[in-house]
Amino acid sequence: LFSRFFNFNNAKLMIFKRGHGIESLPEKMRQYIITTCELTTPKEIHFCDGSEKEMKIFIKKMMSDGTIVPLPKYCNCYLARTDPRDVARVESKTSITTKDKRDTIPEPAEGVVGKLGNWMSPEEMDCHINTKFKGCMKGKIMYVIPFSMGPPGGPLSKMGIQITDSTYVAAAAGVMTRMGEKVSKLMNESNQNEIVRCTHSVGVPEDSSSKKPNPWPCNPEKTLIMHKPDEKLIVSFGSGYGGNSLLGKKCFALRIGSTIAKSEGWLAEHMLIMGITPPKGEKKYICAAFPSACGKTNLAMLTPKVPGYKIECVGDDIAWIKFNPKTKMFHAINPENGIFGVAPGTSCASNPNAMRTIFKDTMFTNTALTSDGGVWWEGMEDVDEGVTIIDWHGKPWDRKKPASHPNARFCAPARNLPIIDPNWESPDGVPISAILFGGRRPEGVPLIYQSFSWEHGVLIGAMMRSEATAAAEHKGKNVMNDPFAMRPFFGYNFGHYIQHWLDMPKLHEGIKLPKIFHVNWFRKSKDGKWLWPGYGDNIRVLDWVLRRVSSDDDSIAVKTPIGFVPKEDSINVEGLSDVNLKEALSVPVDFWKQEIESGTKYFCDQMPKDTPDQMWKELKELRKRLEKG
Ligand code: GTP
Ligand code: SPV
Ligand code: MN
Repeated sequence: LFSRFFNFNNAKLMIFKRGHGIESLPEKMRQYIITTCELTTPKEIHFCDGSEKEMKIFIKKMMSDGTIVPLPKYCNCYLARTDPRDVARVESKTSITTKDKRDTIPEPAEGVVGKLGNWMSPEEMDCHINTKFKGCMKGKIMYVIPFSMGPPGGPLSKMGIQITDSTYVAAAAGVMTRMGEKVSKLMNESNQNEIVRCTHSVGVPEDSSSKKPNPWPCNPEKTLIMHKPDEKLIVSFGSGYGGNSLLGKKCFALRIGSTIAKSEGWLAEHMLIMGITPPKGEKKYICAAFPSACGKTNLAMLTPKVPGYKIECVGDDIAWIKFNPKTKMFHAINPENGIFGVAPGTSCASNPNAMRTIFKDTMFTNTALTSDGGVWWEGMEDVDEGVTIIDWHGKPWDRKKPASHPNARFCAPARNLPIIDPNWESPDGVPISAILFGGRRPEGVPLIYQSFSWEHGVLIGAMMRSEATAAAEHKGKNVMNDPFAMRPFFGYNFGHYIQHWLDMPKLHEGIKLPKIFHVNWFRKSKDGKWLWPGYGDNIRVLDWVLRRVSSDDDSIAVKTPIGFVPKEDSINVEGLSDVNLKEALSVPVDFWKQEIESGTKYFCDQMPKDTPDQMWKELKELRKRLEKG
C-alpha cells in the first residue's frame, strides 16, 4: 500500500499513527495528494493528525528555523515576524476561475474598470499551477491537513484538505480549523466531490547547500490566490500571511463557501455571531458584517459598559447561515475554531475579553516584542518601567514609526475565550434575530438605523462603504465600496449574490427573517474626534436593536428617509459625558442625496446589467423618500 507513495521523488511518507495516514483517505483525495506531490517534489510528507504532540513538533521546528520566538512572559505563546512584503491579504492577486467570466464578476459599463473581483480563465489557472508549483517544495516538508469548517460531521459543516509547505500555516490551521484524525476518518463516509482541496506554497524551494534558513520565505512577485468553485479547488502561491495562506478561512469559508451556499440555498458571510442577554429579557443572537479591521472581533466579545447585560461570542469573522425548518429562522454556525484578530488597538480598556484570551496558546504575528518576553502594540497599555521594545522588524523601536505593523494579528483558540457561547459548537447553529451592517464612515452615516424591509436591508448591504484599512494592500484611508463587507470575498457575480439574498423569503417558506440594521461607530465631529465612544459602550446601541427585534416598539423609533433611527431618549447614555447623541444620530439630507448618487453610479458603473430590478426599485424609493424630506 505504501509503496505507491514511496515511488516518486523519494517522497517519504511520515505517518504518526498507522492506519490513519494518507492511505486511509478516499481515492480522490489520495490522487490529489499524489499529483501535488509529483508536481511540487517535497522531500517529505507529513500527514497531520491534529494532536498536541504534533503541535509541539511544529513549534520546535519553527523555533529552530527562526520563524518564531518564544514569549516567556506568557504561557505557550510565540511571535512570528514576516517578510515586510508579506503583511496582509493581496486582493489584486486574488482570482476566481469559471468557464464563463460573467459567473464570477459583473460586466462593468463600457470603459469602466470592474472592481468586484478578478476572473481568471481555466487555461490560465492551469498554466499558473503547472509553472509556479513545479518543484516549489523541493527540500521541504509537505504538510497534508485534513480539516473541517464547523464541528466535524455537523449538518452545516464542510470538510477540506489543505496541502502546505509552511509550518507556520500548518500550526495556524491547527488553531483556526478542526484538523486531523477525526476529520480524515469522516472523509470516508462523505461525498468526495464535496471535499474542498486547498494547495498552498510559499513559493521558495529549499536548497540544501544554503546554510542560513530564511525565517519567512515568500515570493511576492509571483503571488497568486486562485479559486475554482466548480472543482472546489483553491490554489495559493507566494504568501504565508493570513487570508492568503490559511485557506480554510477567506478562500474556503467565504469564496468557495458562498458558491456552495448559493447552490444549496444558504448564506456564507463575513459576519460575527454573538449572543446578547438583556437585564430582564430573553437572550437573542445577532450577526454583524463589517469590513476587515472595522470592529467585528471587538463587538463579538464586548464587555458591556452598562451593567446587567451578558454577551457571549459564537464567532468573530465568518458565519454560515442556513434556514432551520423547525424554528423557521436562520441559524448560524461559526465555521472557524480560532480567532485571528487585529492586535493594534486591543487593550484591557477596549477589549478585556481578548486580553484574557491571548496570553495563552497564542501565536502573534508582526507585533512588537518587549525585553521582558512579551508583546506590545499601538493602543495597548504602557509597558513597565525599564522595559524596552523591539519593533516588528526585529530592530530597537524608533519611536517615530509604529512598533507593531497595523495589521499585526493574534491567533488564539476560540475555546480560550472566557465568554465563548455555550452553544458555539452547536452543529445546528444558533437562531439569528438581527443582522447588522456597518463600516468606517467618518461622515453623515448615523450611529444606527434600521431598514424598512428585508429588501431595503439588502440595498443597505449593497451600498455599504468604508474607509480602507491595513487588512489588505490598499493605501490611505479612502472611503471604498465594500458591499456586505464581502467585496474581497465574493465567490461569484455580485449581482447574482444580491439576487440570492432577495430570494431568501421565496426559497424558505414561512421564514421569520432577521431584522436588518446599519451601525457606524466611526463618525467624527468637525474637529475630528469620534462622536461615539464605541467598544463596550456599543451595548447601548445593541440594546436598541434588541428592543426593536422583540417588539417593533415604534415609541422608540423615528422614521427618516433612510430608515428607522432611535428617538434620542431611547438610547441609554447614562454615565457618558461629552456625547452628542443628536449629532451622532443625525441624517443630513444633502449628504444622503450624495450617497444615493454615489450608490446609483456604483451600480451603473460596476454592474449595469447584473443589478437586480428590485435594487433599482429600492434606490428609487429611497430617493423619493429623501426628496420628500
Ligand atoms: P478583521 O479581523 O480584519 O475582519 O477585523 P474586525 O472586523 O474583526 O475588526 P476588529 O474588531 O479587530 O477591529 C479593528 C480595529 O478597529 C481595531 O484597532 C479596534 O481597536 C478598532 N475598533 C473596534 N471597535 C471599535 C469601536 O467601537 N470604536 C472605535 N473607535 N474603534 C474600534
Ligand atoms: C480580514 O482581512 O477580514 C481578516 C484577516 O479577517 S485575513 O485572514 O487576512 O483575511
Ligand atoms: Mn475578517
